[in-house]
Amino acid sequence: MKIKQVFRITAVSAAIVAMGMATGCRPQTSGSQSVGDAASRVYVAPGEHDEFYNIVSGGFNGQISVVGLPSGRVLKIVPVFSAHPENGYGFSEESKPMLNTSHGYVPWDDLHHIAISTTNGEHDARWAFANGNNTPRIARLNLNTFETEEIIEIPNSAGNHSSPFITENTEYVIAGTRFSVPIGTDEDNDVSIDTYKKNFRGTVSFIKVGNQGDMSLAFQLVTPGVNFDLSRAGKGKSHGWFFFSTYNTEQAHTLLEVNASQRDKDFIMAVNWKKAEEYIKAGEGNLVKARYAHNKLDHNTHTASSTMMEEVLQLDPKLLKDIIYFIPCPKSPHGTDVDPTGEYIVGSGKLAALIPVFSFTKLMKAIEDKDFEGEYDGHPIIRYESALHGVVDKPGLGPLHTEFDGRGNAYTSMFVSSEIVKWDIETLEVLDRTPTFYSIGHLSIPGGPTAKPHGKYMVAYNKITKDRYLPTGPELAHSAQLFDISGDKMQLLLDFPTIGEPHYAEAFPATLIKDKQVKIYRIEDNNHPYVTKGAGNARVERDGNKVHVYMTSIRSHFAPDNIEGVKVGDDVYFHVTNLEQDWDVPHGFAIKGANTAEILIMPGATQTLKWTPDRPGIFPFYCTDFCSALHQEMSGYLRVSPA
Ligand code: CUK
Ligand code: CUA
Repeated sequence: MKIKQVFRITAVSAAIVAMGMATGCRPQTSGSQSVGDAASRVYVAPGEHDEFYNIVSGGFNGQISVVGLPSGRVLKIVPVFSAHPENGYGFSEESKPMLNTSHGYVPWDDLHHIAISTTNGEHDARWAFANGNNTPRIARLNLNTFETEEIIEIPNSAGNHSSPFITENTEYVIAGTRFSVPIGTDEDNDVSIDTYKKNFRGTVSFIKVGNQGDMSLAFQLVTPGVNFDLSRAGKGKSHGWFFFSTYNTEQAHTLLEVNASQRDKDFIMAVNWKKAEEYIKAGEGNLVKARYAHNKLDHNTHTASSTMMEEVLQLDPKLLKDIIYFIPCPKSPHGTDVDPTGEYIVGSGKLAALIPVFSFTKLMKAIEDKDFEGEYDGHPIIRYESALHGVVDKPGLGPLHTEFDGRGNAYTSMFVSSEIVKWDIETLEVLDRTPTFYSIGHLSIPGGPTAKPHGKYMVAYNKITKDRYLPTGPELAHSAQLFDISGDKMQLLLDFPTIGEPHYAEAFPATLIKDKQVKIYRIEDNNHPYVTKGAGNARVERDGNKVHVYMTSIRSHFAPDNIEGVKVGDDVYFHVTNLEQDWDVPHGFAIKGANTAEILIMPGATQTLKWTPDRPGIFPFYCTDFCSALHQEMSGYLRVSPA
């Protein structure tokens, strides 16, 4: 096993970080660094199942992929913020409202982070939450159906990066804005950019999660105009608090790579959310105008609806002095992570050559003693040394994200020096380091951000791939790497390509959900307004220039399969009900010339494809999913006559 050289540079500048991306503080050829019996340790025999589900963000594809560990096999792609021709998400009439926003239909976003629901700080894996950065949104997926069930837009936010991070019992999903922006109505927002310091503010949104997972935007805090990067909730003893990494505390609005890196230290912002919640309950909120979409999937109809909301509750800013504290943290921290006990808060300054670790106990004492070193925009700054547990000295370059194994160890990704560093949370001593190929972003240990990690495997999600796979032109699949972390030394077992650009991922034991999977939707429960229960009820109904086709599909025919009487310019709605009541028997539906995708209809469900024929003629339609020996016969004809 080759160990690559670790660069020992203490004075790190933005230029070095940029260089790390472009040319690489990394070896030019990698070869294989895996241990000898790696193959047998990741081998999941045919017919056997993986031990963990890994829910992986897709970055700029706006999707989530579901990967089995340790095999690295992709099990499913779930569309979240991006339309998905494979199953008609964002194309079918039922799913289009899911992608509605205050800007209209937005069928794309940039999905960075995953949060799996927890109870008492441990994964319960009922839901997965995900963020859309670009048009700020939070989505919730049901992990028994692997469907996106709900999306809520976040007003007064831009670049929704610091989300979705959840509190210990999934009371709230939290969303912090990356870009400070003017707050208020569209008219209020038309201000000169160089009034940044006066007019631009950060926001932190608290999305309440109900017992059935239903989300609602409970309240917002308006903060100084910094940029939030990542955040974590406290747990155990620090339950009730939230920690956000911030950068650009200079509040620059131009040339951020220089101007936002001036200060020696930025901050971790500590938020006492329990207190904020108390104030809100006591009526200390102000309702302000805000326009945002709230989209939900109805279970009985499998139809999404979108509601445009008009107001948001903001906590009176005068009360924030008891709620928000700033802890100095070197230098442009990217990640903030809380250890399984809730005592240690790790700040990873991507331009720093050390990792500061803060103690929650000391932080509370400093607040009690008013051990402050000044104010930031009216909020107390805690004295750095008073909150500090200690630092991991010279761990490597470009620390980003930290996860935990539940045995007192932390693992930090090092973007610039392209490695993972394992260290002891108490003693802060570096215990092991291993190269990653190349330039790691996030890393994920099953249960790693929770109170109960399963410290057996760790996956690195790398930004650069280069020579790891057969070359495929200018763009290569991003590369994930699986390590065994059960022993003293991290051992590389497997490389596997990923879908899109993974940022964060979470993994949990398969036993949590694998026996709870929904296999069919019961046809008798289908309350879709255009359901057709039985081929005998299949029919075509005209309503003005709208033509509703009540269609059924069952192996291996559609009813009706010959349709006449449609005219050029009609809006034709194919409402296809899949009558199957067997697991894993979807049918597809597509028709020649339709400028939409196919629809893929799950057993017992109804989906609608809308089509406006532009010319007369005969148009074949067919099933797109190979469903039986007579799948090829599963087709029909539609005749279009001149208007
Ligand atoms: S970010 Cu991508 S590597 Cu958006 Cu969590 Cu750190
Ligand atoms: Cu139904 Cu192929």
